[in-house]
Amino acid sequence: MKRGLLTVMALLAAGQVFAAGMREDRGEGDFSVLVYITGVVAGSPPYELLVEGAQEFAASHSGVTIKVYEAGFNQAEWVEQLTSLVAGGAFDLVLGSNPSLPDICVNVGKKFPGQKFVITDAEFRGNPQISTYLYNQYEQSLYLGYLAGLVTTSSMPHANRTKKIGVIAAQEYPILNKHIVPGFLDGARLADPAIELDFRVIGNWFDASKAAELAGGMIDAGVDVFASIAGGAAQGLIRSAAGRGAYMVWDNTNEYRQAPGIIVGCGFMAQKKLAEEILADAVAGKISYGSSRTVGVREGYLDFIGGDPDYIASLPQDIRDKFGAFMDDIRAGRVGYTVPPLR
Ligand code: RBF
Repeated sequence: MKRGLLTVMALLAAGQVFAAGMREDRGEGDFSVLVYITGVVAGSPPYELLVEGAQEFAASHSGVTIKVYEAGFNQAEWVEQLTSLVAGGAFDLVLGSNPSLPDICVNVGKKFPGQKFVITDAEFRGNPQISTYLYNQYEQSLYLGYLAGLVTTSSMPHANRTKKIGVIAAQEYPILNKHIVPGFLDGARLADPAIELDFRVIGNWFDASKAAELAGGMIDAGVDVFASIAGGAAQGLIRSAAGRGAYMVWDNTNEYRQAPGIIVGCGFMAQKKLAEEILADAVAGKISYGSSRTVGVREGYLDFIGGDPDYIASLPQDIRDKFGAFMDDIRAGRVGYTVPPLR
């Protein structure tokens, strides 16, 4: 405990010293960004897109520099890591994408009142150092769930007679429990109200063998269409689904080519565009701190990738027609639903 306190005090002192020094080192118009990755980049589409967006912005805007830091999978270390990274005052902005980051930024921000944070994939209001953007993942899950419902009740080769779909998650957290999982089941039940959900948790974001084992058990129990929120561990689910013969829908990115005919639907998340817009606003001093904005299909930040040849080859015409009409309704705001509160 005492050592922890001393560390924090040392960091605080260093923060003041470096803050003055490094700010002077930067040129007038320079803008320095820390992209803080809560995990590792590879295998996690939201992080890959965030980094790509930030790097492309920096490449096309002189004076903007990006440092990417991968914090790894030990969540207990994230506060301390972020504290020591911002202690030098080197960054005009910390950019991250994780629902657990705002609480961490509140803690870190208390010690460094000048530090600003913009976090996507999170909802947090009322702190003048923090701005958040929440993807409407209830909505993405609703349409991916509707597609899963059409597939599980179909006569496609891997579809069985049981009306059962599955979600494999790395860990539980409010956006998962209140938006992603309920949205998936609600969407499926728009296709057939008798559909049931089998939900299982891996326990971390990297154990692909555990994901494969869970998937096997779920297939034995009658699941024939899966969704997963599992980062790199989802590779194990793909292996099981391809090996045993089951379908998958995929959130956020185009992954059809990873398992053509198995991954039958992919959502789209405009995280790269959002990262670039955030940095443009940040450089221009136009971020509205203290507030949160929710972005979904109608705002242009979520959608479905329906033009890919692997999508067209994966599903019979009648399912694609039904699903296409549903997506048109979603885009036009004709599907009524209420996004459940997160807190
Ligand atoms: N998503 C990933 O793709 N990879 C990760 O490593 C990852 N780590 C997470 C850690 C925590 C503590 C939480 C709350 C979420 C994490 N997510 C991760 C989920 C991510 O924020 C997002 O909800 C999903 O990727 C679905 O868009």
